[in-house]
Amino acid sequence: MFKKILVANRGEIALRIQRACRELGVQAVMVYSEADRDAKYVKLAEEAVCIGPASSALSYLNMPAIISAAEVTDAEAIHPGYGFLSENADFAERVERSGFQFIGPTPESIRIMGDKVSAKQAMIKAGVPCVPGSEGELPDDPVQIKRIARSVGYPVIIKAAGGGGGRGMRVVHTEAALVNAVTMTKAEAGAAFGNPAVYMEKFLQNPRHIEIQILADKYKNAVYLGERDCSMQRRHQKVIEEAPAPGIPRKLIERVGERCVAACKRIGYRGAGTFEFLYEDGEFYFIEMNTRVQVEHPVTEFTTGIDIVKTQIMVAAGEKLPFTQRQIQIRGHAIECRLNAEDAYKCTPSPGRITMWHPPGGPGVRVDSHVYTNYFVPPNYDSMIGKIIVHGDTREQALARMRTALGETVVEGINTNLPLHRELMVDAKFMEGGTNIHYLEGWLANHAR
Ligand code: MV4
Repeated sequence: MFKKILVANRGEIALRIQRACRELGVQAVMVYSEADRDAKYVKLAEEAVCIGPASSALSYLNMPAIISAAEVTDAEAIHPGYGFLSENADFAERVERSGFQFIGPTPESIRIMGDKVSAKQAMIKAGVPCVPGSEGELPDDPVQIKRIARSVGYPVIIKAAGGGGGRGMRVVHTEAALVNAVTMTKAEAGAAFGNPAVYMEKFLQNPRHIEIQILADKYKNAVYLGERDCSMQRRHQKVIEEAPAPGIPRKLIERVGERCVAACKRIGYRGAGTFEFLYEDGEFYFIEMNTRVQVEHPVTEFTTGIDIVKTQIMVAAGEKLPFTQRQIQIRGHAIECRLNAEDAYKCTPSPGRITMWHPPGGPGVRVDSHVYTNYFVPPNYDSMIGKIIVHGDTREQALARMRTALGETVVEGINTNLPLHRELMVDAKFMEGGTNIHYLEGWLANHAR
């Protein structure tokens, strides 16, 4: 095991990784920007290094500053968390060339999955079900583009190979609009991602967003830890996640999970990863793979009892996965509510000083947050100030525990989306389970105030 690792992130995930390090007996070096001097994990740190000013570009995205911080503190490995440099293959490569272990997959794996065309091709080869569409990149010839769209069937969606997470996409309903849409998407993709390649898929109108968590080691052992339903989202920002996904047959999840594991083995994947799927009319369709730990990982930690962050560090250090698929059991139901510093209904950011923070507690309640009373939420970063995660024997018990937890929570001094969560936990359709990716935006439109 490593003696010391550097945590190249901020906020709740920095604290989460620091906690995993303490449990493993690994020293954690924290880095922080000038805006994060007073962060809880910096105060708790044995060692912390300022890597630059508030602006992310000059601090958390500053590769030389982060690698220098690892050098001066004698860290052996770097954990990138999520966001920032976590899925940057060039960063992973520079980390390894500088003699440090990157806590994540190889730069090659990150690169394959970062290019959505090569990711999809890898999945097709491994037998993971994908959305029907173009075989790879779209050609330039308008006649061929139209022929592909006709065989896929309208509506179609044009997606940038370099995009992902909802960036660089365009839905096309008619042949009349097709070629122009492809031209526009290519131009935008070239400017935004430095890669004009685009591909085509059948556009699914009312899917759910279901993802499968996997863990893999360097020895081609891989397991899946079940699924998460992340359909409750607004503008590609998830708001509530849960596991298991209501109403999806266990056998189907197992079949798809096994295909994900097979894909990991084929590409020599290591570390934590998430296969994102759209689920519609009883079928799974792969869309993207995330090669990092995700915000919503605690949901899966609750239902499996596995510490995903600790396992990431262990496999990066060259240890074998400490469990087999047979030993992984899904127990009960977990729900996560993301707490954002924002107006509950307009969703506009609300940074500033938290004058009172009172987190909930009790059986089956977990709070992952770096904030405290008198903490100043800086305006420079993502608005998420923490997550409330609950676990129960059944979905009904988890819902009841979440309602109680949200009822106990006090955040004063800034606006948060707590009122939204309180309403959604008693919303008839959410309580039923299985709402699709459009539900929350529709709900917000009807609850405009
Ligand atoms: C789609 C789709 C419908 N059909 N692909 C958006 C984020 C990116 N990961 C893929 N996305 C979508 N891809 C096909 N073929 C609809 C979406 C989509 C979406 C997906 C997951 C969660 C929220 C979403 C919101 C809008 C659109």
